[in-house]
Parts: sequence; C-alpha cells; structure tokens
Amino acid sequence: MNITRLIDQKLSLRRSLDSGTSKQRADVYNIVEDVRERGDQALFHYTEKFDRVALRELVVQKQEIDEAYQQLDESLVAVIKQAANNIREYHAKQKKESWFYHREDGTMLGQKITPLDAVGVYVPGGTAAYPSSVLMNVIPAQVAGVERIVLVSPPNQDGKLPSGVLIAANELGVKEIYKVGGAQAISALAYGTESIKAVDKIVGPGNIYVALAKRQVFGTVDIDMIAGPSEIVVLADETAMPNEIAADLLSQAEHDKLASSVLVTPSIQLAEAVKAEVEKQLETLPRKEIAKASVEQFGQIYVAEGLEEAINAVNELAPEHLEVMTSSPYEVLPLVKHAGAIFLGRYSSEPVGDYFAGPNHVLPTNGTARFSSPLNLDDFVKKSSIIAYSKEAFTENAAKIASFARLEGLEAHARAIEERLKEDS
Ligand code: HSO
Ligand code: ZN
Repeated sequence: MNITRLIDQKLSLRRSLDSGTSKQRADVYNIVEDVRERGDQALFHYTEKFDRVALRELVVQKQEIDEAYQQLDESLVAVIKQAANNIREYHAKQKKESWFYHREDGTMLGQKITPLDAVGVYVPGGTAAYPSSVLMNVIPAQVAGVERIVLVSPPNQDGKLPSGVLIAANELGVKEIYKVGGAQAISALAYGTESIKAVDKIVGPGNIYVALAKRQVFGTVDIDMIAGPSEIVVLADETAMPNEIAADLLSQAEHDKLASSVLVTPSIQLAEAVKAEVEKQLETLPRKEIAKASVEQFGQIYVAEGLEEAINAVNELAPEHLEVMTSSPYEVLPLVKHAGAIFLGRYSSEPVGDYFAGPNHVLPTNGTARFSSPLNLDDFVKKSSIIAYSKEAFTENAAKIASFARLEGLEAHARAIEERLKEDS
C-alpha cells in the first residue's frame, strides 16, 4: 500500500463504469431480443451454452430447497433468520405513509403511495452468490408491500443453486425462484416468457452482461443502480488500532480485484503501522490473490495535516463505506456529507453492516454517494398525486387557469376549464 501526503492531491475513487466491449454489447443485445422472441426455448438454449447444463425446468422445486437445508448447519440458519429480523426492523422505519391535506376552499390534495406489483431480484453466480444480498434485496421489497418477488440466479453445472441462497430466499418466503442467469434472465424478467411472468423492476448486482442487459431493458421496466466494485475508506486517528483497520480494509479488498480500500489519517505513525499490518494479514487470507491485487492497484493511505483536512478528503472521495475510528466519532459525523454507509467507532466493523446490523448493504459506489442513497423502501414503491378540487376553488381560479393555457397556445385546455363555468350560468 502506498503512503502519500494529501496536500494537492486530486482525490477520487471514481473509475468510469464499465460499459463493455462492442462485442459484449452486441451479444447482450442479441440475447435479450432472442429471449423476447423465443421465450423459454431461448432460456434453455443460453443456459446450456453459458452455464453448461441442460435443464428441463427453470423453476426451483421444493425438493431442492429441502436438500439445501441438509447441507447447512442449523445454527447458520438461525443466524440468517436473526440477520433477516434486524434488516426487516431497520427497513420498517423507512416506511412512508400516503398523505392528504385540505385547503380552506375545500380542495383536497395528496400523495398516494403504492408498492410495485412485481420485482425481480438477480443473484449472481460463482463466488459472488451472497445469501446476505438475497436478504438485502428481498426484505425492503417485502416491507414495502411488493406482492410478487421473483428470484433468478444462474445454475452451476449440476443444475443447482447455492444452498445459502436457496435457504435465505426460502426463509423470507420467496415463492418463485428460477435457475436462469445472465442477460437471458434479465430479458425474461423484463418481457416475460412461458414460465417467467414479467416484473416491473429488476434489482441486484451482476456481471457486465447483466449490467448491459439491465440498461437495455430500462424503460420497459425500472432498474436499481448499477453497482461498481466495493469501496471502503477508513478515517482514523492515533487512537485507532492498526490491526483492526488493516483487517477492515482487507474485508473489502477480498471482494474483487477492482475493490478499493483507503485509509485517511492525520497520523504518520498509524499510516505506517497499518501498511505493515495489511502486508502481514494478507499472507494468510484464503482469497489472498484477489485481495492483494486490489490492495496493490487501488489501496491507498493518505496522510493529512489534521482531522479537518482528512474529513474534506473523505467528502471528496464520497465512498460507498466509511469507517470513522477517531477519538470522538460522533463529532466527526455532522461533518461527513458524502458516504453510502457510515460506521462509527471501533465495534462497527464493516462486515457488521454487510451481514447483520440492519441497514442495506446495497450502496452507491463510484462517487455516486454525492447524489444517491442506499437501496431503500422508496425503491419499491411509487407515488401518485391526488387532486380533488372543490367547486369553490374551481370557480375562484378558472379564469387564471384558462389564461395560463392560452399563454401556451392550448385552447382545448382553456375550454375544458370554461365548459364547467357554463353549468353555473
Ligand atoms: N460489502 C459488499 C456486500 C457484501 N459483503 C456481501 C459481504 N457479502 C458490498 O457493499
Ligand atoms: Zn463486503
């Protein structure tokens, strides 16, 4: 890990979002269109081609879920349940009600909140098939009141999904789980096939093919954010423990070679101690290869003149995750403007939030914390404006509205208003 002074640095964790090669974009376009035309037949075809398994059914059977339970320790199922309860409790606090108000002239105005009818959750395959992400994507949809939740994930070569994913989904009561991944799954969710009915919104992370497909179907359905590689920034002073900081930095580095882990500190001693600890702890990590590549390429230690300069740097970085390990984290909090999730104090290690605390771990990356928020209940509802004008309010304002319409040259608008005045005359 490099140690550099902050002064005069142009800071950014931001890397341009991968928009794929032109071949990838063309392939995705064709797959999405093919599924749209040929439905299930195309899904089986691409599953055989990319996942190397010939399936006869896409829907996960009860027997497969029973088998998953045989493979997972009961105590782990209990952990998943407890995490789910924490996540549900937290997201319930985000619930907003419809609201209405009256004006003195009898007008009633308001905003009606309605959950989306159907949401598709994409769960990636391989080492990124996280049961925790099943919880983080499904629970807010459930709390928001979404009735139909569909989970899709690519099968392995034995035609199976990971036990942890199946159990997390089953514990939440997800009724529809399909073994299909990639751009083909996104197309199926957007347009529908014989066995998968279309949804209204698609959420969840995925590889470049999934990201491109989501962009392609956006507009037919809604999508969530396009998440980039994980990021962690630790803001720490000399009171923090170097071994703990190093462990937290590595927790994100192990996600992805493109993940970035950064320490910002006013203490040069801490900077050096953390650097040494990262190198030491790296050696024994099972995912050393990934973590090392991430730390070497995107790991950084910045030394600031003081805490204020360090906090400014954090705001400039606008990280996905920020850990504050200073003598008074609550005094730092009001000064932090841009971060997806803020972890305060020594015992709020990032994995506490990744798995268990309750807030969502789907967070804005790539500096987008400057203008966007963690996945939350608003992502699963929509709002309708309510207008109920009284006769009194209408009569009082009709001429003004008609004149505004004529200003825009829209005579039919003006007459729609004036038709109603005739009734009185
Ligand atoms: N830190 C990841 C979420 C995750 N960590 C899932 C472990 N499992 C992205 O914020
Ligand atoms: Zn993580």
